[in-house]
Amino acid sequence: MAAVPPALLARATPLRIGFEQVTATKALAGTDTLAVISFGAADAYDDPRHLVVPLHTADGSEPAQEVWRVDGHVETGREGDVVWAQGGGYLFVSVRVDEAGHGGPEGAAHHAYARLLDTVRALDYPHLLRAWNYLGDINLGDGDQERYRHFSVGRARGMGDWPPSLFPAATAIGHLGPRDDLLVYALASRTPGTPVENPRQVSAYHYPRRYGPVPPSFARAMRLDTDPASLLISGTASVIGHATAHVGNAPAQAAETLRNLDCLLTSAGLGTRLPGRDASLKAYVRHREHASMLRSVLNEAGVPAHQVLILQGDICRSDLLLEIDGIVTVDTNGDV
Ligand code: 3EB
Repeated sequence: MAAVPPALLARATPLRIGFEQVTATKALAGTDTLAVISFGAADAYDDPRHLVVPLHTADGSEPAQEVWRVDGHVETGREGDVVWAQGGGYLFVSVRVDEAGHGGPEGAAHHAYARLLDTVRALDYPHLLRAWNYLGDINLGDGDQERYRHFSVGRARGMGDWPPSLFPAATAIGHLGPRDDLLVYALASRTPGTPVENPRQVSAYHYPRRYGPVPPSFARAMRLDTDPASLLISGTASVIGHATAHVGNAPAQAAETLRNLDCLLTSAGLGTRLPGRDASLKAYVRHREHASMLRSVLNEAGVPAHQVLILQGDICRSDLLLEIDGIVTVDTNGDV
């Protein structure tokens, strides 16, 4: 049988994620709005598309809303502790788990991921593109007793036999809300994305034993071959190989993180430099006093301030002082 010419294969419609200086109410008014992520102490609306992440801006400023829009009409639903919105070929799904009801972060993460995967399968969005994980006191506990490592073991159990080569891009950050609140949300789709690894780094799912009983279940980035194309970038930090580089030196960690972001774009085939791109980035700083340094490093590199939301949060590896994630959109004139 003749192969189908690539041009005839259905291409997914684009997902547009960006920061908007509007109220959550206004952002939710759009029938093409798949999700609105608010940060800080915002009120949560009783709408499956709205999520409040309990992280504050590092400089105390009022955060913009992160708004996800799709081509198409969005419908919502809920079942138990899972809520979702679907439209344009994409699914936004979130689950909030009280750790106390699941014996701690491991049981809670297992439950959260099992529910998420049940939902993406039941609603027929089998391609898990991106996951965000926020838990309290992420670095509490020594060695393998660290809460992040417990979370990571539970996530791996919840992912079951999902092949590592198809793991979603991800973020795992410590929030400053009640410790027992585990918040996991994800993006899934009807069309597959392409996982992207960073040649400067060991794939997280191949991390050696010293970082925990199981390696973390995530890809460094996920490319969406839409027009324009997008790269969903995992939490990216000052990691070379599998080791933390520049322990104790926040400016050097910032510069190394930018090199890793450039390298991911290259590896994805979407250009060689982050500056000059259409991007929406979240930068997490462990210590708020590093926020202005990070802002200057980004500014000097040519990343405009309106593209970055700087939040205070704990990074999952205790010697990492900062991390950056987000989405970069590249106009490829249809040829990627
Ligand atoms: C690193 O590069 C930093 O466990 O989901 C970054 C992004 C990190 C996601 C996760 C962990 C996770 O190893 C840690």
